[in-house]
Amino acid sequence: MYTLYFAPTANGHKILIMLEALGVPYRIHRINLALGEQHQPDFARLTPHGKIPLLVDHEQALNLPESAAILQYLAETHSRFLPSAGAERYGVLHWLAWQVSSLGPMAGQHYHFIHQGLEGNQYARSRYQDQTLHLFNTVEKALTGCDYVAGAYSIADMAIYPWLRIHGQLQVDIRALPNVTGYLQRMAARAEVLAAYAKGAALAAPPPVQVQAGMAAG
Ligand SMILES: N[C@@H](CCC(=O)N[C@@H](CS)C(=O)NCC(=O)O)C(=O)O
Repeated sequence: MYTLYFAPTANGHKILIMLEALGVPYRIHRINLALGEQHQPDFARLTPHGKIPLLVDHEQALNLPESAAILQYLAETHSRFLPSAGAERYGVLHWLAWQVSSLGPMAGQHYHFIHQGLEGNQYARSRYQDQTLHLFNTVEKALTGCDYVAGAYSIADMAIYPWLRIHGQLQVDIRALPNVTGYLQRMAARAEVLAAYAKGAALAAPPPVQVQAGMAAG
């Protein structure tokens, strides 16, 4: 049995996709980042970094943060979505490393400056925008003649797709990126992706307002 400490972000959805693809039993522990629950002592005990996702494997008494490590752990534990050796294995690991070292940080900072940053910082804004566009173009080239980034569908796709999916929020126009557009459609149609985003959306929804008899909801 696994517990996934989760928030409905790109990094959180990576692991939900994997758990759904594996079809293994798991619980979700929602961490409300807006309320600062990632800094609460109970969560800080599991990871000093204070970020989701984090996976607990109860049978192994293992607390594992960092999405790439979690994806690799689950892939190796269940022998799925990561070839066991050779060029195919390192093709997947290369794209997984690329996602967590390049696409995530650059697109993450770009998102921050668009949606959360203070006015100004034009150099930083342009820098992260250029880097994000370059990374989308990198995927565009990688997908020439193939359906998935490392050939066969793998944990690299589970890591990359959630970041490409938010192209609208990243203000990336994908109309000139036909391979990325096709990839987004292909990934979005997969059963585990549909299931993961349905669960994520349900957890993102605000709790129903409790209205007592005789009181108006304000
Ligand atoms: N390198 C980490 C990044 C994790 C990360 O940035 N998580 C964000 C949500 S997507 C978070 O927990 N942010 C809370 C905070 O920074 O306080 C991974 O790949 O798992």
